[in-house]
Amino acid sequence: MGTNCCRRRQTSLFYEQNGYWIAPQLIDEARLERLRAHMERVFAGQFETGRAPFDGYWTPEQGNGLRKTDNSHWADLELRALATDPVIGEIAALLTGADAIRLWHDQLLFKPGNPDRRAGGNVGWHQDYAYWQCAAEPTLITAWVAFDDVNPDNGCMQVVPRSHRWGLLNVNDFFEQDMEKQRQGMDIPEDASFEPVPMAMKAGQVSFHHALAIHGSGPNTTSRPRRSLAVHLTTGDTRYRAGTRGDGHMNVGLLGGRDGDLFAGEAFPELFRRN
Ligand SMILES: O=C(O)CCC(=O)C(=O)O
Repeated sequence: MGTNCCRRRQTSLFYEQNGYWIAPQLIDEARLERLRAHMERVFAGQFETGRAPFDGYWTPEQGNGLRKTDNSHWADLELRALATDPVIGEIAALLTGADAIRLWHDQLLFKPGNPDRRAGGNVGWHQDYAYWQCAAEPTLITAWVAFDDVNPDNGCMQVVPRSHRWGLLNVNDFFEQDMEKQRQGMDIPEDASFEPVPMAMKAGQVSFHHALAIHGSGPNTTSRPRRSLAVHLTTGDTRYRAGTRGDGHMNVGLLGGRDGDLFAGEAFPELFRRN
């Protein structure tokens, strides 16, 4: 019990200081197999709930680039169970210190193998909060679930430790392919250093990152796909702030809310609540 408590404290301290944390394997191989199969079904347009996900950021012309489908939990029950997994919610609560955790949205991510590097497939340096300023504070956290082993060869995510303390920066573009140009133009604080670390993981492991942590990913130079679900979460006290660029986010409409309303209700299912 004492050891467990000490481990929990070390985990939340690491997250507080670095803005990310990598969990051990949470998803076993049998569940991973189901998740990969359900991912394929969603991409093939088979929606077991009868409701389509949001596919507004992807067209087949993007070819070898990253395929990103938002809100797969609208379409598929296996993916929904993962996006609302209480274990992921409990870890997110531990890391953020929140009493409750809700789903904001999910992103099903497929980075095809691209050994000849003909097409991009990079995810440009960004902070998630740049897109989520419809939340009054950056009280959001992402759980990124690896469906395959990930490492620098297949374009695993890279995160910049401690960058969650730098505030919102000037360079934030998920779709930018020239990450070096982005880095050169980044207004990082004078006393800080930009030293990304690869979030290499085994399939079934889950990484967590703060909404202000700078992250991105390089190309998948292998011949196999890199598959994952990014589960974007809010703390239970996260409120809507009207009038920002975040109003363009597809989930803001679901709240149907007024400035100051809690991001809560059916569209934002609760993963975890502390008793
Ligand atoms: O999968 C990637 O490479 C990037 C995902 C991402 O930006 C996120 O989960 O916040």
